[in-house]
Amino acid sequence: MSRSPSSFFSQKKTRILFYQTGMKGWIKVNVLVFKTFIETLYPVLAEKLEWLLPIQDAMTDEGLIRHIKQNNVDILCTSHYLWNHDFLTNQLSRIKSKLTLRAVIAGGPSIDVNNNQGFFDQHPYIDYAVYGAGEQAFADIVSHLVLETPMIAFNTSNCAWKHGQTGKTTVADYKFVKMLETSPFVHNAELFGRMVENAKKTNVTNIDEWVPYTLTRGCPYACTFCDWNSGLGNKISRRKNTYREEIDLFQKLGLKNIYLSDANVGQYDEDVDMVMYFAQKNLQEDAGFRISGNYSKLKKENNLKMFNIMAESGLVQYTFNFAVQDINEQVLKNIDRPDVGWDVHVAMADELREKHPHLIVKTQLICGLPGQTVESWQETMQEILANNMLPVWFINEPLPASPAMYDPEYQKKWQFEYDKAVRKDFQEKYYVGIVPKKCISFDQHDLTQMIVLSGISEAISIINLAMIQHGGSRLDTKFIIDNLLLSEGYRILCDNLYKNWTNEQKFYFTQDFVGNVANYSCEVGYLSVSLIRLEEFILQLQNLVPDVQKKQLSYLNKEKILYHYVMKLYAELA
Ligand code: B12
Ligand SMILES: C[S@@+](CC[C@H](N)C(=O)[O-])C[C@H]1O[C@@H](n2cnc3c(N)ncnc32)[C@H](O)[C@@H]1O
Ligand code: SF4
Repeated sequence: MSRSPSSFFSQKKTRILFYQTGMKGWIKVNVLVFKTFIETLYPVLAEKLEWLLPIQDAMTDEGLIRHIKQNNVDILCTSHYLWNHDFLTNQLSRIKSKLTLRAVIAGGPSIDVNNNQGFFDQHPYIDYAVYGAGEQAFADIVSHLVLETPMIAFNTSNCAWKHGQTGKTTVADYKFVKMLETSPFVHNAELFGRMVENAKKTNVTNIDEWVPYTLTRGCPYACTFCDWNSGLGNKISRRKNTYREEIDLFQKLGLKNIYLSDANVGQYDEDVDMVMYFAQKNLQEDAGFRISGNYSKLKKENNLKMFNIMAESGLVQYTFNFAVQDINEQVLKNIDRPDVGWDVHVAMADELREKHPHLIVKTQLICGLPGQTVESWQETMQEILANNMLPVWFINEPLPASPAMYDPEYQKKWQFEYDKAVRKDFQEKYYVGIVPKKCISFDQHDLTQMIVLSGISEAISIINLAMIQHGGSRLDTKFIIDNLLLSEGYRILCDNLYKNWTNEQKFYFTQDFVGNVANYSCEVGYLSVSLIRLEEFILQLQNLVPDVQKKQLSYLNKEKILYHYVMKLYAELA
């Protein structure tokens, strides 16, 4: 049963709870952004609100209901991303009628109310849906609920609601929301401190907590697979001059892992200063910061400066991140990707390797893009391995707010078909995901081959890098992979994934390279680790290398050096 606005109005403080599930060990910072916005711009409203410690991990229905009741929550706020949208909406549909909430407000990149007329019929348990950047919409909705200001489409933006009496849905227009000048971290030092403390207490991973750290909102580009800024244009805005205080605060709270969450770190010169400040903390105060992120597509001179600073101060310990998606020029054109050209990436990698031989370059790639074929993908993998880089590949995720999904021209041109299938995520949890089934350049069969090829190339790349790092010579990666593609193991893996997918809608492996029963994700890392840990795979590999390498390989394997090396590399893959 909902409480009426007037009885609500008389209450002293309205209690707001954010519920945001995602990767374990990650601090979910959204609440800080909304609290800062309201407290900075709407002081009267702010006086009437109480912000509860947000929930940062999935809860059971019973646990969540109990928590909401015990804390007298008035407004429940959920953040929807592709990894939790199904979970959250299913849970809300089960529990909403058991709660006496004033409202459920849902936001996040997976809220598509602006493009989906049936949104409230599909999700009747959501009272207000916010699309795109949510600060202004959130302030308007909460003001309506608490101060009884009217909700009028004309006076608000980026949100939608259904009228209680008429049942009519109103969708307010989109407006770009600028990044506030005020730091959400520093402004909320106390709440943020409690969130960090709570995250540390409940972190079940063996890695220190990660915090996403954004200074710039939006991206000037529009790569077709991407929904940055929820596909709502390419304006950007930035908070300036706050990084010193923020980094001081991270250090004070004992945060070590910082994920630079801008689309293009290095686009602004201030980014270099920010990285330098992190570095000084490590070098002068032994702060132990580690950073990861996505760097500028075109300002490579800034990237080089940052990478050098990062390597010299331990901000990265094993890897540099180059996001390229593919190196094939035609594929890059097909996805509207800005790029400086593969040669420039190779030259940068060579320069970095010379200065920091203990570090390797990993290349982020997407498998299943338009124009890719088994042959082109094999060439891409080969070229990356030939340059002693590690391929880090993702399976193309069709994001509803990306040009690939909303642009009819793109659909027509590339003729993508998609399929729902059960997948296993990075933390090996099952979920129902959508995968590209075919497009003009590949079919379902090809995609399974491309995935197996990626996993094998990744394994060989890691072994090659481990050999080099341990004083050996580089493997003939092309010769080895060409041979492995003719092996029985390759056929077993391709057949296994293809059959699981087409017969049972299971998009993961249930057999290993030699046909033993197994169960593991087909996301990056899982197949390669399974191969590297398999004695028979290492033995096959030994037959493909000269004697001197055979010996070294056998040593690295026996002493578990290979395995530890992989684990170190993946610990830094955020
Ligand atoms: C941190 C991060 C991660 C982390 C942690 C993820 C996690 N599971 O917890 C890591 C690095 C692990 C990661 C991985 C992935 N990520 Co990621 N990630 C981010 C990143 C960089 C920052 C998110 C963040 O904290 N932002 C800060 C908050 C304040 O901003 P916001 O999320 O945009 O929220 C605003 C609005 O959405 C809205 N809003 C959000 N919640 C709510 C709630 C309410 C009530 C309201 C009113 C409004 C509202 O208002 C906010 C303020 O304006 C974003 C990009 C970005 N800069 O946002 C991508 C992003 C979220 N990731 C994305 C993707 C695709 C992935 C991967 C699938 C990539 C891949 N191919 O593997 C994986 C999936 C991992 C998994 N299975 O969990 C997409 C999500 C698309 C989608 N529809 O959900 C994004 C948007 C980037 C992109 N376009 O590529 N990611
Ligand atoms: C958070 S995104 C960063 C995007 C970054 N601005 C860039 O241009 O590379 C990190 C990586 O996720 C992968 N990724 C992004 N969108 C994806 C999608 N729709 N499907 C699969 N992988 C995706 C890309 O490899 C990307 O480099
Ligand atoms: S992939 Fe990166 S560069 Fe391309 S639109 Fe998305 S955020 Fe921008």
